[in-house]
Order: sequence, then structure tokens, then C-alpha cells
Amino acid sequence: MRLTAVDLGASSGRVMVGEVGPGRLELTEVNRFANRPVQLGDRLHWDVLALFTGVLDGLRAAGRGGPVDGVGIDSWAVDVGLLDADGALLGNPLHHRDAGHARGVDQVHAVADADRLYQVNGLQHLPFTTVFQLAARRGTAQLTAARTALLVPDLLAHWLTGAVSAEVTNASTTGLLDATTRQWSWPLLDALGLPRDLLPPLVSPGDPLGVLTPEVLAQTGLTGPVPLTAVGSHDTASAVVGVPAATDRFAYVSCGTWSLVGVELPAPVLTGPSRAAGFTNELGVDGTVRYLRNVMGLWLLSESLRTWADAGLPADLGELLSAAARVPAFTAVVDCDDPRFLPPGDMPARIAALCAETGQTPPQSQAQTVRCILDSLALAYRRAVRTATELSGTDVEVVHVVGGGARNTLLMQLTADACGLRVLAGPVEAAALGNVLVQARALGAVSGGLAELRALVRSTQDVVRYEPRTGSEVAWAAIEARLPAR
Ligand code: LFR
Repeated sequence: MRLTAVDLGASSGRVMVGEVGPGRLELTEVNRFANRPVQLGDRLHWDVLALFTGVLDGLRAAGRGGPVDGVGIDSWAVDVGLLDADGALLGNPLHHRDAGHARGVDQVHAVADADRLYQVNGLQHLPFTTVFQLAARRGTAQLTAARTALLVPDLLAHWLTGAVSAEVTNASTTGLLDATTRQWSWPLLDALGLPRDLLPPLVSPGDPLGVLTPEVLAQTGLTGPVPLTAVGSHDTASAVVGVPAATDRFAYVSCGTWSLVGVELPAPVLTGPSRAAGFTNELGVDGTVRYLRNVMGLWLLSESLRTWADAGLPADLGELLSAAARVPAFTAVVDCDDPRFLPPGDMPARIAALCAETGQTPPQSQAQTVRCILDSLALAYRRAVRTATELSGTDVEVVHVVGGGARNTLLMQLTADACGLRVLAGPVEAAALGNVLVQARALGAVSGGLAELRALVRSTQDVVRYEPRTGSEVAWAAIEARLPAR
């Protein structure tokens, strides 16, 4: 079966063709396009029409290579497009790195304090969660006119098929879904004064969403009917499906712009210590819980590169990583989760300021800055993996790293050293693989549960193994002691 996966990330979108069948899983990229956020006045937006165009171009390219048997969409989470009563888009969706969302936090906490909120939605506190975004926009002309809020993959699915739905893995990141019942939390919505019909009916990965409209078929040259299937539409949910685990005892790092670090569980952990440690209970494919925390991730590196390029400094990632490998370890480490790193801006300056604040010598060179970022990320992964297992009462024997960061050999070795565990790095395109696998299963090309889907990833994709180096535990324990846990 020949399936297309639309996988949208914070800096680029991709359309991939997956050839899937028993023993077969091959992915080919047919379109990659930039995803450039747009600052308009004081607000940061997604250019969602440009993304839609990239999707159409990708479908057209997919069709040139053979028949297209289906489509699935995944993207980053949280952000929504608002539709008016005519179904028209009310402005471009706001980007979660827009600082204005945080204004909604107090408004939400006024009706449900942080403890209560965690009991309901099980989410780590992030100031940009959809519930805060919507609360911050209460009373605006736009939200008043809105009749439907659609998460980004659901918005694209709507434009491709006409379907109006909310896929549950992504819905679980909004803060408006009850982590226990896995339904929209009407009491929370009512308390916030948000209309219930703003939120569309929930669907699950594997559910059929409809077929591409005649207009889309005409625009892409595809021959219908082409079914659109709900997948784990939250990219992290699809990426976790694409983890090539051979055991249940694994932790994962989905390593892209964000790093999502955690374990897979059958049920949420809604305890006070779990909330205090910033752990989230997002939903995964097949009823699983993604018990994880957000680590600021490669954003620290990509924003540093952007800052250097803007200043006319060398910004070649490969060269900087080689230079960083030669820098002595642990010159300085920062808390990657400091909220000051969230918005776009001058990361090297922010890193230097944080080092000075914590009594460390700030990095002097670009290579030292890169090394500081990588050491700090590995330290954050160590803490998150250990805390996830402690709080959930699980035990892991391996850390799987998937996503673009799996290519970063220095970061992978540091992660193995810091966690004191074997790291299996790859596949890079785990989200697209998870996307096509869930479609393939729904359409009958493969069968089985997550274990069978992961076995297919394992037998078909390249994975690189990193073992922790002897003696590293002493060094990492010392560095951990230098930086107080948040
Ligand atoms: C990763 C991701 C994270 C989510 C963040 C914002 O791409 O989806 O899981 O917390 O983006 O939506």
C-alpha cells in the first residue's frame, strides 16, 4: 500500500510516501517546505495557508510516483485555528511561542487552581497550553465570532475533506480534555465561559475522516477516492509509535525543536509530586499515556545558529558540532527549561546570562556555547528519564531517541553517559513512520498492536547504538549537583 504522511514541524513541513506491507516499510520524502512563523505587530503567527499549499504540492508530487492509497496528518500540538459560522478561518493561528498566551494563566487558575487543573487534565504547566491561549483571548472579536476551534492537523484535514473533528492524542494537549475520562471536560469549559460547541467531536487514531474533496483531487491531480485517516495527529504521539522498541522497558526522547522525554504508560499519573516535577499525561495511540516532560530541545541550538547567522558569524552546524566535541565537557551548564528560553531571540546571550547568574563562567566561544547546550540537554534528559521512572514506578533498560536530534552523535553519546543507559538512536523520521503505520493498519495493510508496528520499524529502519562510557556516572552526578532541579 502506498500512503502519504504529512508531518509538520516547527521549522519545516514534510510530505512523505510510505510503502507499507507485511515486512515492508519504506519512506521517501516527496516535498519539504519551510515553515516560517510570521511576526505581525506584537503577535507571532503560523502561516497556515502556506503550509496547506506545501501539503497540496506534496500530494501532487506523491501522485506523480504512483497511486495514493491514503493520507494522514500530524503536526506540533496546542495551537488552533478558529472558524466563524461560515467556516471561514478567523486570522492565522497564533504560535505557542507568542508571549501573549501567558495572560490566560491567571484567568484559568481563578476557576481551577494548578492542583485542580492537574487532577482534571494531567498536564505539565506550559504557559501556552490551548486552555490558556483561549482564556487570554476571551472577549476578543475573534473568539466571540468563533464557532469552531481546530488544532492544526484537524484544520488541514477539514480543508482536505470537510471533516470537523478533534483527534484525541492532540486534543489531550489542549488542557481541555479530561485525562481520566478522555472526553472534553465540560465543567472546565463551562467554568471558563467558553461555548461547548467550540470543540468538535473527538476521533481516535485509525478512524476514517473522509475522502479528499473533488477540489483537492483537481488541485493535486490525484484520482479518488483517497481516504484521509486519523493518525496520532500530535507529532509526538506518532513519533512514539515509530520508536523501534523491542521491550516495554524503554524511555524515549522525541528529539526535535522540542525534546519530549518520558515513558509509555497504560494510565495517567495525577499525583502531587508528578505535577511538581512538571510531568504531563498526554494520550498516545491505542489508549496509551505519554508520560513525559517538555525539554526546551534543539530550539536552543537552532536559535543560536540563527542569531549567529544574523550577526554574520559562522553558523555551520556540522563544523560547530565538531568543534564542540573538542571543548572540555561541563565548562558550564544551564537549566534548559528556564522560561526565558521560550520566545525567539538571542540564545547565546541568554545562555551567557544564565551561566553568570548561577556563578559559572559563561561560554567564551561559539563552540563552548554549543557544548554548553549539549551538556545541558543531556543533563535534562538524565533528570527527566529518572524522574519519569520514579514517579510512574517503572523501570527502563534503554533510551530510544527518535527525530532529527538522533543524528547528533555527540548529543547521543552524552545522553547515554548522562542517563547511564544504552541509547538507541533513530529513526529520524519516526513521526512520519508512526503516521503511515497507523493508516496502514486502519486500511488493512498490516495488523497488530504497537509491539508489532514497532517490530516492523525495527526490522526496516537504521538504528545506531551508544553505550554509556565507564566512569561517566560520577561526572554526571557532580554536574547535576551543580545545578539545582527546578
Ligand atoms: C513537538 C510538540 C510538543 C509540544 C510542542 C508544542 O513538536 O508537538 O509535543 O509540546 O510541539 O505544540
